[in-house]
Amino acid sequence: MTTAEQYLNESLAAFDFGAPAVETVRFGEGHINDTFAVRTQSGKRFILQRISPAAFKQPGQLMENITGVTQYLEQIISQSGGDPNRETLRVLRARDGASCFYDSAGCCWRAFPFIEETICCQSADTPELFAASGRAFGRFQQLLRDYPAETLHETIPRFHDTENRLANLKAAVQADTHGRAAACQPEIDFMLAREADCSVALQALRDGELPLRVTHNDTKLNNVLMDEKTKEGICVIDLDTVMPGLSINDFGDSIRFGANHCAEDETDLSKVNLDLNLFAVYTAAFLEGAGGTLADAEIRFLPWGAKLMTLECGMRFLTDYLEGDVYFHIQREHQNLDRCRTQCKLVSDMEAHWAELEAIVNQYR
Ligand code: ADP
Ligand code: GN1
Ligand code: MG
Repeated sequence: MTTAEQYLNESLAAFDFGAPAVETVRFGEGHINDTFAVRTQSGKRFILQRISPAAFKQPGQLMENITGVTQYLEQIISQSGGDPNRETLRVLRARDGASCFYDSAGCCWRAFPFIEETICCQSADTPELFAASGRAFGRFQQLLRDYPAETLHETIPRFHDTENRLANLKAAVQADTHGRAAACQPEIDFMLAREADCSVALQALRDGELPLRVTHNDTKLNNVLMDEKTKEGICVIDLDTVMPGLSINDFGDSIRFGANHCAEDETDLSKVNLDLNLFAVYTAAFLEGAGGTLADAEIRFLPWGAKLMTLECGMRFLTDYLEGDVYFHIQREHQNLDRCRTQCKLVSDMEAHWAELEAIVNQYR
């Protein structure tokens, strides 16, 4: 596997930043892409990213999606009196006019103007910040409610197909290529015991109870930028997985990541607890942002979105651990197993408080 740094100069040369680049540093805490912040001589900053070849097999299709969605957002944000320079990502064209650049190893790079005077949070330090992210993700869904879903490519096939995620886990356990399965039997058993759960949302979709919408599919708190001063969520970023999906998954992935007080890889599981107040705060904010977009059944299934996104993410971390950490970036050994364990703990907590979660969402029906 090549490192992104080896191809940084090539890709820097491929984009016109308006002035020479004077500083390029690794940036952010995403688990997937290689992200750099570029500062130019005139003081302007840009985000330059190598799209993860492990995650995205068709980066050209992904960039078609992002170009289409960001141009659409630009238009409706302008029409409603907003500021498209701050409220949506904008793709910076390469010197040859393309939306991205392929380096000599065949990897795809793209650039965006850096959205300044914003903060990006790794944990919900206050309920107000978490609510702000909820309004932003809810609004994102509302803004895209009429976007032609049929024009979107599936950038990661079966991304939130939880049944398939479990099948992938079973295959990884069977293959056990790194001899790690024996050491994570409790986590494997935890997932296997919830096989029936994996079908709940998919079955509701097949039955026509839940609609397919244009969704973000990766609604972590650090995928929304907040205004530095007002602390309001202003721009939803990381649009790589915008695809047809379920609204409850956008809700659920935010809960998974943000409705607790510890890092995703916390090793002291006694600290990992679902915060019911944060769940309630996010529910109110997400529905406010969505502004009536969601149908009654979608609201009813919100607790399932939270549980399934957490269970599924735990399965994905565990699968990657068993396969030798090839998908999610890691900074230390066993980090993916630690991440899996926090997800199991959160799922257990959700199960223990299920009636309360239902009562919270039922207030909005
Ligand atoms: P990944 O898929 O690896 O999570 P992201 O697209 O989320 O990649 O980018 C990683 C981080 O880079 C974000 O969490 C955020 O901190 C920062 N970032 C991305 N785009 C911008 C932007 N246009 N302006 C400012 N910061 C950004
Ligand atoms: C990845 O790209 P990032 O870091 O925002 C992953 C999500 C996981 C998340 C777990 C494309 O999100 O699906 O939920 O890590 N993104 C992709 O932290 O796989
Ligand atoms: Mg991200």
